[in-house]
Amino acid sequence: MSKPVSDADRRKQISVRHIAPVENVANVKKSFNRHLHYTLVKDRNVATPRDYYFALANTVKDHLTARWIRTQQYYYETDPKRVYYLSLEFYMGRSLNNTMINIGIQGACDEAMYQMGMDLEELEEIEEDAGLGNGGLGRLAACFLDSMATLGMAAYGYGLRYDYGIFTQRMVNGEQMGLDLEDLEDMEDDAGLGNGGLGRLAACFLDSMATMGMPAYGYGIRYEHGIFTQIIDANGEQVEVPDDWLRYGNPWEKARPEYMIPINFYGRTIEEDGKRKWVDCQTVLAMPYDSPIPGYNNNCVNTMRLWSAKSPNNFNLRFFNDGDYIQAVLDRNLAENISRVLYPNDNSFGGKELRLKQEYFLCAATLQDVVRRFKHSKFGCRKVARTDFSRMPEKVAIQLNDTHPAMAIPELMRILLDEENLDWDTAWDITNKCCAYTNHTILPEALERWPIDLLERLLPRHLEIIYTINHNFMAYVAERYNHDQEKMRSLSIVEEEGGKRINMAHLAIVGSHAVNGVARLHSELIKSDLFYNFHQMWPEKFQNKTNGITPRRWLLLCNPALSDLISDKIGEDWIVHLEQLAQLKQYADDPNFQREVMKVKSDNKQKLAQYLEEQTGVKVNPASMFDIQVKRIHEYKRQLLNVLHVMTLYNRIKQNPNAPFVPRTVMIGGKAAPGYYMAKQIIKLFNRVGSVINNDPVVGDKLKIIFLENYRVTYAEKIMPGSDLSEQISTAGTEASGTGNMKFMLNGALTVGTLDGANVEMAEEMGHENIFIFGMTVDEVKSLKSKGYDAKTYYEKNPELKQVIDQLKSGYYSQGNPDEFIDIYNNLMYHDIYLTLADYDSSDRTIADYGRDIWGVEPNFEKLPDPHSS
Ligand code: T68
Repeated sequence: MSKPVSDADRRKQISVRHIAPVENVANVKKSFNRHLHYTLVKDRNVATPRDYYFALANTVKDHLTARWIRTQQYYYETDPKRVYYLSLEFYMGRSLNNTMINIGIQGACDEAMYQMGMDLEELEEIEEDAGLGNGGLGRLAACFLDSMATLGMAAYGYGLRYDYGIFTQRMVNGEQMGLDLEDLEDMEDDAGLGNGGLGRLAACFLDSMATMGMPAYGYGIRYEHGIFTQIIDANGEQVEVPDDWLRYGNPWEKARPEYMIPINFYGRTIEEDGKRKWVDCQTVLAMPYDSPIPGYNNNCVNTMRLWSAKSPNNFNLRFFNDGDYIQAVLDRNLAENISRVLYPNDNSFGGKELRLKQEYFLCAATLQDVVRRFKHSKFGCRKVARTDFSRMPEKVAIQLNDTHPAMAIPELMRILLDEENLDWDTAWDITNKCCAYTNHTILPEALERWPIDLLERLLPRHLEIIYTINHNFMAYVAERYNHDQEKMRSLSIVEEEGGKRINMAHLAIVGSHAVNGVARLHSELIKSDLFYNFHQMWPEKFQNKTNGITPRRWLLLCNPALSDLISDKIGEDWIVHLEQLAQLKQYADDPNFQREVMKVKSDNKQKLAQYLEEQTGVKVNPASMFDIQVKRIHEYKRQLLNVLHVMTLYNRIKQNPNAPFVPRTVMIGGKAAPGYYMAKQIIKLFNRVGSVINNDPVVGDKLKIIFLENYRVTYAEKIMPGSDLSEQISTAGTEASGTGNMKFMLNGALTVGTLDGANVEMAEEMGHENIFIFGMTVDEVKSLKSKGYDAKTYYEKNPELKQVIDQLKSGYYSQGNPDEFIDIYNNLMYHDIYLTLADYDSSDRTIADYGRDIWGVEPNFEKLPDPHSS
């Protein structure tokens, strides 16, 4: 552990509010020592920093436990309506700091660790992120858990306990693998690739490695058998590493094997005594793991229950001979694979059988739990089970986080029909009143449409139920619309075109009493486009719930200096009543306050710059503008537009090196889905552009390009406080809401963005004069598309755009190899459904606006003399 900071420095960091009572500090120290010895079985001679982290985590958890039990007892006694948030993803990040803050023991822990010669921040860094999510959708679920606990709702998060969360993203290159240029050139000869392209490529890797000084990882063995793959991989490209987050154990969870629940798959349906029965199934057990979700400063602690697949003891067992026995035990893995790994695709539907198993596994386990809790929780009475299911909608709200858990609808029907013996209409009424569906995307490739034959094999009883739901629904539509065949086709849950499929969004809409989008614009698009016919039929079902983020994690936790400054001015109410921030308006013109805010930002940038240098080796000028785009890599998010802009800035510097230029550090971070070729090309291009620009002496300090490797919740907490400019530049109509946009804004960054998702409402809230809006509106996008978008016209019209596109094509950023980015080029010029070039001009206009309104710099379009002319 590094040396603790000096006393004087610490006093500067600690504000009066956080000073802990002495007895609390003494308690923390006592509890910490007890856990170190009795839980971890270590003493100070052999304990590692990780042991100290675990001792502290256990200490903090002890403070939670009584509140957790009491909260659950309180719910049992008062029998409030329960909210069940069903999600295939909970992107939680770390828990230690958040827990300390929410239960108000951060000061005591900080002081206790200090007195024992440790640094709390360093211990916090040891915790693995709980990365059980891809991006916005999963993080939204995590923010919502925090908010529901803070608002004192009797809420439960239900999800899957993946053994492996979202993969760790690494950028690999030759030097890191311990190879040198000669080795690579030898390989080139062996392969007979004598044109030198490969060798030049290798030289480029070495060059960029040296420049970027990336930390070394032991990848040599993995690539032992595929040396050419290795060379191609060694190209500033993403490599995925499994996220073994549970390796050292998870101190926050409590396994509850005694509440294991059987889940059935496969089999067939029969008729028995006039009832449908599902028989001959294969059973997998769902083991619950509970984690506490503390509210902020309200003693409320809710539960997130994640299911893990466990093989039953009789799984596959045939007792005839030893060979079968051994094989049967080995095959237990197969059943347990259900919760092995998070599917790493965001905004795309893969259609894999294992994914459908995961979705159903979550729904089935959760609904058994929900129904059990409904039956046994009855006010004033602990024994008699509640039997009147018609009251279930008064006690149970089930929120479906996109369609991923939409099998909850047929599963609840199956329980009510087949197990609780309700009639169809009663069961349907209950299901409909309990369930609600949130849509997170209108991208067609992300909408779940499961093939019938797969459902028929895996969940035959559910397919029957879905057919009946659709049959009844079609009868309703037929009657209402006079048997209009086109209406019926467009509304049907069962799709016929291109192989029979179940449209899960249609199922979710029909089975829910409420459907919502996640920002006003998005909710409007759902009504006018994606679910137009449903909205015509049931306008009252459709709502908007604009996304939000928890201010605890995204300001109080990640930006303590700004939080203190705000609290000094307006008190601490903003932490649970964020609208209180409006009170800061009275200080907007106060020069002292302005100076203090700028000082916090500049300190945060300094800290981020130091972290970046440690991580990437690139020296960042903390006085430069930190221009940041962090989010999953996706064509619709248009990281490419950002890259084209960077290339343009570079050309401008080259053309006029002495012109005044506001120094900028452009950062892009985000993971590409492992199978998403174009997203991976975009990462590679950005890195290549970076290695050219960062190494050009003409550029110097004016422009630096950094790829932020392995962007995740924890990284976001470091980035947001140090950001100046937030890039939110998706094609209008494609980003449902965005939530990163809000995190940047809350930390005082300015936004450059399109009128898409929640940007629209943010612009209204802050006033258009405080945000840099550019680009086409949704209506302009639509009309351009219907007219026919031709990238070439933009290319030819704008000389700066033409220049960067030509450079992309000519190999300017790929050591003269024109093939390298040809797919990006072709995409931009001939197949770009996200209309990148159409908004390029506008982003230029934004920069001109910056120059004029903020920096006092005019654009210079004059052509400078040719370097070879005298
Ligand atoms: C995001 N969706 C939206 N999907 O893109 C974003 N998809 O605009 C919005 O702010 C956010 O949801 C929260 O509402 C996603 O993140 C996924 O991650 C995803 C995962 C699996 C399958 C499909």
